[in-house]
Amino acid sequence: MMTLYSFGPGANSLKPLLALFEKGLDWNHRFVDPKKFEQHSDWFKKINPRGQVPALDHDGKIITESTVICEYLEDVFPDQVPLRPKDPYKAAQMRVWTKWVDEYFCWCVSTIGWHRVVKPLAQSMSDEDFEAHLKKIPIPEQQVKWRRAREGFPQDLLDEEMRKIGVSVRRLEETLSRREYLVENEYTLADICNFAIANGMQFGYPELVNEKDTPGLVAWIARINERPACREMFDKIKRENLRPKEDA
Ligand SMILES: N[C@@H](CCC(=O)N[C@@H](CS)C(=O)NCC(=O)O)C(=O)O
Repeated sequence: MMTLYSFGPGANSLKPLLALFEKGLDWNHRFVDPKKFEQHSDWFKKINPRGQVPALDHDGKIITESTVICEYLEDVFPDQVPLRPKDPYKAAQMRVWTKWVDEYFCWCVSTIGWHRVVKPLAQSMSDEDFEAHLKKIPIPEQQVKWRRAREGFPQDLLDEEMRKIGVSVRRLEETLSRREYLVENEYTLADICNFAIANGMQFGYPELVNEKDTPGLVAWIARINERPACREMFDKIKRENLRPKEDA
Protein backbone atom coordinates (compact mmCIF):
# COMPACT_ATOMS: atom_id res chain seq x y z
CA MET A 1 0.00 0.00 0.00
CA MET A 2 1.46 3.32 -1.10
CA THR A 3 0.25 6.84 -0.39
CA LEU A 4 1.91 9.98 -1.67
CA TYR A 5 1.29 13.15 0.31
CA SER A 6 1.91 16.15 -1.88
CA PHE A 7 0.83 19.50 -3.20
CA GLY A 8 -0.37 19.57 -6.81
CA PRO A 9 1.96 18.79 -9.75
CA GLY A 10 4.57 21.52 -9.40
CA ALA A 11 8.10 21.83 -7.97
CA ASN A 12 9.20 19.10 -5.54
CA SER A 13 5.76 17.47 -5.46
CA LEU A 14 5.83 16.95 -9.22
CA LYS A 15 8.92 14.71 -9.08
CA PRO A 16 7.41 11.64 -7.34
CA LEU A 17 3.99 12.31 -8.87
CA LEU A 18 5.37 12.05 -12.39
CA ALA A 19 7.57 9.07 -11.49
CA LEU A 20 4.50 7.25 -10.10
CA PHE A 21 2.42 8.01 -13.19
CA GLU A 22 5.27 6.97 -15.49
CA LYS A 23 5.62 3.67 -13.65
CA GLY A 24 1.88 3.02 -13.66
CA LEU A 25 1.96 1.78 -10.09
CA ASP A 26 -0.95 1.22 -7.75
CA TRP A 27 -0.93 4.07 -5.24
CA ASN A 28 -3.12 6.62 -3.50
CA HIS A 29 -2.82 10.36 -3.50
CA ARG A 30 -3.45 12.53 -0.45
CA PHE A 31 -3.46 16.17 -1.46
CA VAL A 32 -1.94 18.36 1.23
CA ASP A 33 -3.56 21.77 0.84
CA PRO A 34 -1.00 24.60 1.03
CA LYS A 35 -3.78 27.18 1.15
CA LYS A 36 -4.88 25.69 4.46
CA PHE A 37 -1.21 25.25 5.50
CA GLU A 38 -1.89 21.54 5.90
CA GLN A 39 1.84 20.82 5.58
CA HIS A 40 2.26 22.46 8.99
CA SER A 41 -0.72 20.75 10.60
CA ASP A 42 -0.23 18.34 13.48
CA TRP A 43 -1.54 15.36 11.50
CA PHE A 44 0.92 15.95 8.67
CA LYS A 45 3.89 16.66 10.97
CA LYS A 46 3.33 13.16 12.38
CA ILE A 47 4.13 11.92 8.85
CA ASN A 48 6.95 14.36 8.07
CA PRO A 49 8.13 16.22 11.19
CA ARG A 50 9.80 18.77 8.88
CA GLY A 51 6.35 19.92 7.72
CA GLN A 52 7.19 19.67 4.04
CA VAL A 53 5.85 17.76 1.07
CA PRO A 54 6.26 15.39 -0.66
CA ALA A 55 6.27 12.34 1.60
CA LEU A 56 5.64 8.73 0.64
CA ASP A 57 4.10 6.15 2.95
CA HIS A 58 4.96 2.66 1.72
CA ASP A 59 3.46 0.01 3.98
CA GLY A 60 3.96 2.28 6.97
CA LYS A 61 7.52 3.28 6.05
CA ILE A 62 7.84 7.00 5.45
CA ILE A 63 10.20 8.28 2.80
CA THR A 64 10.80 12.02 2.42
CA GLU A 65 12.87 14.24 0.08
CA SER A 66 11.50 14.34 -3.46
CA THR A 67 14.59 13.04 -5.25
CA VAL A 68 15.11 10.33 -2.63
CA ILE A 69 11.49 9.22 -3.08
CA CYS A 70 12.08 8.91 -6.83
CA GLU A 71 15.21 6.82 -6.29
CA TYR A 72 13.34 4.69 -3.74
CA LEU A 73 10.59 3.97 -6.27
CA GLU A 74 13.29 2.98 -8.72
CA ASP A 75 14.91 0.64 -6.20
CA VAL A 76 11.63 -1.02 -5.24
CA PHE A 77 10.09 -1.13 -8.73
CA PRO A 78 13.10 -1.26 -11.08
CA ASP A 79 11.34 -3.05 -13.92
CA GLN A 80 8.15 -1.00 -14.17
CA VAL A 81 9.23 1.62 -16.72
CA PRO A 82 12.83 2.13 -15.60
CA LEU A 83 13.70 5.77 -14.99
CA ARG A 84 17.34 5.26 -14.01
CA PRO A 85 19.95 4.01 -16.50
CA LYS A 86 21.32 0.54 -15.83
CA ASP A 87 24.73 1.68 -17.01
CA PRO A 88 26.61 3.06 -13.95
CA TYR A 89 28.24 5.90 -15.91
CA LYS A 90 24.87 7.07 -17.23
CA ALA A 91 23.34 6.68 -13.75
CA ALA A 92 26.13 8.93 -12.45
CA GLN A 93 25.31 11.52 -15.14
CA MET A 94 21.67 11.32 -14.13
CA ARG A 95 22.60 11.98 -10.50
CA VAL A 96 24.77 14.96 -11.40
CA TRP A 97 21.61 16.49 -12.90
CA THR A 98 19.34 15.60 -9.96
CA LYS A 99 21.93 16.88 -7.48
CA TRP A 100 22.21 20.11 -9.41
CA VAL A 101 18.44 20.64 -9.29
CA ASP A 102 18.39 20.10 -5.54
CA GLU A 103 21.44 22.19 -4.75
CA TYR A 104 21.23 25.04 -7.27
CA PHE A 105 18.39 25.27 -9.79
CA CYS A 106 15.48 24.79 -7.39
CA TRP A 107 16.74 27.41 -4.93
CA CYS A 108 16.93 30.40 -7.25
CA VAL A 109 13.56 29.56 -8.80
CA SER A 110 12.13 29.03 -5.31
CA THR A 111 13.12 32.49 -4.07
CA ILE A 112 11.50 34.19 -7.06
CA GLY A 113 8.42 31.96 -6.61
CA TRP A 114 8.19 32.98 -2.96
CA HIS A 115 8.61 36.62 -3.94
CA ARG A 116 5.79 36.36 -6.48
CA VAL A 117 3.39 34.02 -4.68
CA VAL A 118 4.17 33.62 -0.98
CA LYS A 119 4.77 37.32 -0.34
CA PRO A 120 1.21 38.37 -1.30
CA LEU A 121 -0.17 35.37 0.57
CA ALA A 122 1.80 36.21 3.73
CA GLN A 123 0.88 39.88 3.42
CA SER A 124 -2.80 38.99 3.17
CA MET A 125 -2.61 37.61 6.75
CA SER A 126 -3.03 39.76 9.85
CA ASP A 127 0.08 40.21 12.02
CA GLU A 128 -1.55 38.06 14.68
CA ASP A 129 -2.42 35.19 12.32
CA PHE A 130 0.99 35.34 10.71
CA GLU A 131 2.88 35.14 14.03
CA ALA A 132 0.63 32.33 15.27
CA HIS A 133 1.23 30.46 12.06
CA LEU A 134 5.02 30.86 12.18
CA LYS A 135 5.04 28.94 15.46
CA LYS A 136 3.70 25.87 13.65
CA ILE A 137 6.56 25.78 11.13
CA PRO A 138 9.13 23.25 12.37
CA ILE A 139 12.18 24.22 10.28
CA PRO A 140 13.78 27.42 11.64
CA GLU A 141 15.06 28.42 8.17
CA GLN A 142 11.54 28.12 6.77
CA GLN A 143 10.26 30.45 9.49
CA VAL A 144 12.91 32.95 8.44
CA LYS A 145 11.97 32.51 4.77
CA TRP A 146 8.28 33.17 5.50
CA ARG A 147 9.17 36.30 7.46
CA ARG A 148 11.54 37.57 4.79
CA ALA A 149 8.98 36.89 2.05
CA ARG A 150 6.38 38.88 3.97
CA GLU A 151 8.77 41.79 4.54
CA GLY A 152 10.00 41.62 0.97
CA PHE A 153 13.30 40.08 -0.14
CA PRO A 154 16.04 42.68 -0.74
CA GLN A 155 16.41 43.68 -4.38
CA ASP A 156 20.07 42.60 -4.57
CA LEU A 157 19.05 39.07 -3.52
CA LEU A 158 16.29 38.97 -6.15
CA ASP A 159 18.75 40.20 -8.79
CA GLU A 160 21.26 37.51 -7.83
CA GLU A 161 18.61 34.78 -7.96
CA MET A 162 17.52 35.97 -11.41
CA ARG A 163 21.15 35.82 -12.53
CA LYS A 164 21.33 32.21 -11.31
CA ILE A 165 18.11 31.36 -13.14
CA GLY A 166 19.73 32.71 -16.31
CA VAL A 167 22.78 30.48 -15.69
CA SER A 168 20.49 27.48 -15.10
CA VAL A 169 18.47 28.03 -18.24
CA ARG A 170 21.63 28.32 -20.35
CA ARG A 171 23.02 25.15 -18.80
CA LEU A 172 19.88 23.19 -19.67
CA GLU A 173 19.80 24.66 -23.18
CA GLU A 174 23.44 23.76 -23.79
CA THR A 175 22.55 20.06 -23.37
CA LEU A 176 19.01 20.10 -24.73
CA SER A 177 20.04 21.83 -27.96
CA ARG A 178 22.01 18.63 -28.71
CA ARG A 179 19.81 15.90 -27.22
CA GLU A 180 16.21 14.90 -26.67
CA TYR A 181 16.76 14.13 -23.00
CA LEU A 182 19.38 15.16 -20.43
CA VAL A 183 21.09 11.77 -20.32
CA GLU A 184 21.77 10.59 -23.83
CA ASN A 185 19.00 8.49 -25.41
CA GLU A 186 17.16 7.89 -22.14
CA TYR A 187 14.27 9.56 -20.37
CA THR A 188 15.34 9.43 -16.73
CA LEU A 189 14.87 10.98 -13.31
CA ALA A 190 17.23 13.72 -14.54
CA ASP A 191 14.44 14.86 -16.87
CA ILE A 192 11.67 14.43 -14.32
CA CYS A 193 13.47 16.33 -11.57
CA ASN A 194 14.53 19.21 -13.84
CA PHE A 195 11.13 19.35 -15.52
CA ALA A 196 9.56 19.74 -12.06
CA ILE A 197 11.28 23.11 -11.79
CA ALA A 198 11.50 24.16 -15.46
CA ASN A 199 7.93 23.42 -16.57
CA GLY A 200 6.03 26.69 -16.90
CA MET A 201 9.16 28.84 -17.11
CA GLN A 202 8.21 29.69 -20.69
CA PHE A 203 5.29 31.61 -19.12
CA GLY A 204 6.87 32.75 -15.83
CA TYR A 205 10.20 33.78 -17.37
CA PRO A 206 9.42 34.42 -21.06
CA GLU A 207 12.41 36.75 -21.39
CA LEU A 208 14.70 33.80 -20.56
CA VAL A 209 12.82 30.74 -21.81
CA ASN A 210 11.48 31.18 -25.33
CA GLU A 211 11.63 29.72 -28.86
CA LYS A 212 14.36 32.11 -29.98
CA ASP A 213 16.85 31.89 -27.09
CA THR A 214 16.21 28.39 -25.74
CA PRO A 215 14.61 26.29 -28.50
CA GLY A 216 16.01 23.02 -27.09
CA LEU A 217 14.63 23.69 -23.61
CA VAL A 218 11.23 24.75 -24.96
CA ALA A 219 11.02 21.60 -27.13
CA TRP A 220 12.03 19.38 -24.18
CA ILE A 221 9.36 20.95 -21.94
CA ALA A 222 6.77 20.29 -24.68
CA ARG A 223 8.09 16.75 -25.25
CA ILE A 224 7.65 15.81 -21.59
CA ASN A 225 4.23 17.46 -21.42
CA GLU A 226 3.16 15.29 -24.36
CA ARG A 227 4.09 12.05 -22.65
CA PRO A 228 0.94 10.05 -21.77
CA ALA A 229 1.96 9.78 -18.11
CA CYS A 230 2.45 13.52 -17.85
CA ARG A 231 -0.89 14.26 -19.52
CA GLU A 232 -2.59 11.81 -17.17
CA MET A 233 -0.94 13.44 -14.16
CA PHE A 234 -2.07 16.96 -15.11
CA ASP A 235 -5.49 15.62 -15.98
CA LYS A 236 -6.03 13.77 -12.69
CA ILE A 237 -4.22 15.99 -10.21
CA LYS A 238 -4.95 19.67 -10.22
CA ARG A 239 -2.47 22.41 -9.48
CA GLU A 240 -3.42 24.63 -6.57
CA ASN A 241 -3.70 28.38 -6.93
CA LEU A 242 -1.91 30.12 -4.10
CA ARG A 243 -2.63 33.65 -5.14
CA PRO A 244 -4.81 35.66 -2.77
CA LYS A 245 -8.45 35.78 -3.87
CA GLU A 246 -8.48 39.22 -5.53
CA ASP A 247 -5.49 38.16 -7.64
CA ALA A 248 -6.76 34.68 -8.53
N1 LIG B 1 14.29 19.07 -0.09
C1 LIG B 1 12.89 18.82 0.01
C2 LIG B 1 12.18 20.16 -0.07
C3 LIG B 1 10.70 20.03 0.09
C4 LIG B 1 10.02 21.37 -0.07
O1 LIG B 1 10.64 22.44 -0.10
N2 LIG B 1 8.71 21.28 -0.18
C5 LIG B 1 7.91 22.47 -0.33
C6 LIG B 1 6.96 22.35 -1.49
S1 LIG B 1 7.81 22.30 -3.03
C7 LIG B 1 7.09 22.66 0.92
O2 LIG B 1 6.63 21.71 1.53
N3 LIG B 1 6.90 23.91 1.27
C8 LIG B 1 6.07 24.29 2.35
C9 LIG B 1 6.82 24.88 3.49
O3 LIG B 1 8.05 24.71 3.57
O4 LIG B 1 6.16 25.51 4.30
C10 LIG B 1 12.42 17.89 -1.11
O5 LIG B 1 13.07 17.85 -2.17
O6 LIG B 1 11.44 17.17 -0.93
